[in-house]
Amino acid sequence: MALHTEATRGAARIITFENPPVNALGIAMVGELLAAIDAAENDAAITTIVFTGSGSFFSAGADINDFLREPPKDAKNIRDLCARIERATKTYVAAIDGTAMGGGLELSLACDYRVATTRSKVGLPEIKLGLIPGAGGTQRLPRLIGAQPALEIMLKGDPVDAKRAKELGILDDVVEGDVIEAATKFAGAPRKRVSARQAELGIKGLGLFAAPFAVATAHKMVPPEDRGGFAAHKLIDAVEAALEFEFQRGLAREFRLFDELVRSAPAQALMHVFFAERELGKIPELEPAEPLDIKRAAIIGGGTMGTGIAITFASAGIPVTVVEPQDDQVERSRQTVFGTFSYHVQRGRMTQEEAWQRAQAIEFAKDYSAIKDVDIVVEAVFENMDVKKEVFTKLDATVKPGAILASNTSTLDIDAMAAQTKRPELVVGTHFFAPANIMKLLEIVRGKSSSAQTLQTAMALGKKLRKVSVLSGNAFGFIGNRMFFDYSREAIALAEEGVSPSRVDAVMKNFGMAMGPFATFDLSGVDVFWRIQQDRGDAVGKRTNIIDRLYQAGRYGQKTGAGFYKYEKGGREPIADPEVEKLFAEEALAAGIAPRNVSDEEIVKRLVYALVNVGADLLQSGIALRPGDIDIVFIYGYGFPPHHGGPMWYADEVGVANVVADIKRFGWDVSPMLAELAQRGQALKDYRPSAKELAHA
Ligand code: T1G
Repeated sequence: MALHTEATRGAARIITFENPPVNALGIAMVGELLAAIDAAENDAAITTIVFTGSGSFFSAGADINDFLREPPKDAKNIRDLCARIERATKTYVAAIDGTAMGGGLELSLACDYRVATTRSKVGLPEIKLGLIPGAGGTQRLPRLIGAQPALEIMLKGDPVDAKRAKELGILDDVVEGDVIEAATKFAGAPRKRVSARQAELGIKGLGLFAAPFAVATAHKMVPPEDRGGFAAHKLIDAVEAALEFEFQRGLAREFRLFDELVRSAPAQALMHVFFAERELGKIPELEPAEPLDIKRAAIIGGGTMGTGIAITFASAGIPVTVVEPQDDQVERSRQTVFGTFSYHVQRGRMTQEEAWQRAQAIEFAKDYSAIKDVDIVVEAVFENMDVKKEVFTKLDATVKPGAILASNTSTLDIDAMAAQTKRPELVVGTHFFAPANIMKLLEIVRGKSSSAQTLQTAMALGKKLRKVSVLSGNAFGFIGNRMFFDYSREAIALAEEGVSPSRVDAVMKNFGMAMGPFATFDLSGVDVFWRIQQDRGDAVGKRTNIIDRLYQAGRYGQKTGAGFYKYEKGGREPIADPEVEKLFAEEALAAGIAPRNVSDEEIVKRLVYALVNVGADLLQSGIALRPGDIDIVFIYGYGFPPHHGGPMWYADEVGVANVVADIKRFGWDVSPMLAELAQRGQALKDYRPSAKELAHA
């Protein structure tokens, strides 16, 4: 099956990419295009070659799969394609209708002219994969629009819409209608190679003399190499080459930097994350079912979570009613809604009109009669089973048959709530993360009776709410919180051995975590952990007395101005508190734990391997479907550094056998699945759930 088609309009040869879903320019595709170019170059009747893409993509760039395997000998890639166009004789035009990203945009930059439709977007997102543009983008874009604006686009990696791309000078023309027609207007026009231009700095009033200063400033503005900045610094080096060197020499520098990155651990980890995120919606063994159409929603409880969830629905254009009996709570919730949307207006993320409409999409009601016709209800009341059972009983009696009843519980048993209803097949967990309107992660919890249609509806809704949705089995703490408990408990064990909370947090931040475990405790609330320890002591393993003592002292964390840290009045900056270290020392003494010197390396290992060990159990028990799902949960829900790929990918990077050896050295029970993989010399990514495990999932 050919991956492109060819047509002729006058003296123009129209080459259309036909490689769904995103017209990726993989090795096979490049081979075809090189042949097509040769044919057009040798056709005397042809003066101009027009590239375009089928569907809503020009091209999403190189086939990322090609970077995860050894390419066949003599394989040609986008670089070769751009080099062929560079030395060609005829005029080349890119006719973009839809998305042109990465190598797709680089191909168009190698062309002489670029036209696009108004709906089009262009971008160089390679940095999100731990890469840099590797087919001339770092040399041609600075020449076309200036080094500074080019660097901004490549460092962010976000697409630019057609209007902005024209303003910047990336596009020669933007049209409403037939982009091919617009492109053929350039037929026979003189060649206009971008490579022939001199790259300017692109900063008003500053000439090339300021380049060294601009480059130095750029290096200061990106994270250090070992903290996720690996590709960013190389990108700046490549753009510096565009400013300093003639085109071919700059290109050689780009290629060298790209080749260094593509095999690097951060890039391999980030490409794993790319595909792991796209695997989430593929649920083995789940019958296909048409998702229900969610036109109207309701939230039970107008607290912090309920309000954040309501804002999320309204922001996705789904009208929502918040059922909240207490007037003061309704007032607080209204204020949060308006505050959130006006903040987005201030940041230019939406117009006043849009903010008004979204805020109007959130209504408040005192009782359930107002929500009997909604399509889904998300319960977000106090984390107590009796309270939740009562809510589900009332909902089942009030809301129309066929409506989905979901719970935002973060730990409790979905089946117990479903048992309160006559529609257990329509009950599911939708575990949002605080703040719900910001955090991208959504755990979809499958009850034993949840139907395929209910699950497909919840997954589709997650996409509509612009969330990253991960399916979890119904067990205590689901995936994220279940693993986070072991992680937190190991942090407390380290502090009992004399490692100060601030050092543990500093080491984990240096590893790349968005926040250390103790600061996270204080943000989510020591009282929340205490209550769960109260309700489910056995499920969270050995009781940690320090939590009891902090709770009894009213040290709930940021909300009470003190927890594992103390805080300035209303402040969020954690301040080390000797009082807490004294508490730890007393607990250690009582437990006969002697203080010891613990290296930074051991701190990272104990905390990350605590995640890996329980993660492996969740895979074996079918609570988590794939190691990649767990990685996505921790990257989007718990601030795990994406350039380490997530805890399970990190374990493979280190080597499962090494992880198991250390776990034994720490004196923990090794997860049977992990021990088995280590014995077989296999990696977690080789893990495939058995039929029994899938049946449990
Ligand atoms: N390579 C391979 N597969 C890709 C792909 C790509 N570049 N882009 C998407 N897919 C697959 C994806 O896995 C999914 O597969 C399906 O297409 C639909 O994707 C030399 C080095 C374009 C914005 O980084 O950001 O060029 O799950 O679900 O939500 O300098 O895909 O259906 O089997 O994401 O509409 C640079 C990556 C490559 C863009 C569309 N390009 N893609 O989003 O669909 S490196 C990128 C995206 C490069 C050169 C360099 C998004 C999208 P499946 P999807 P979507």
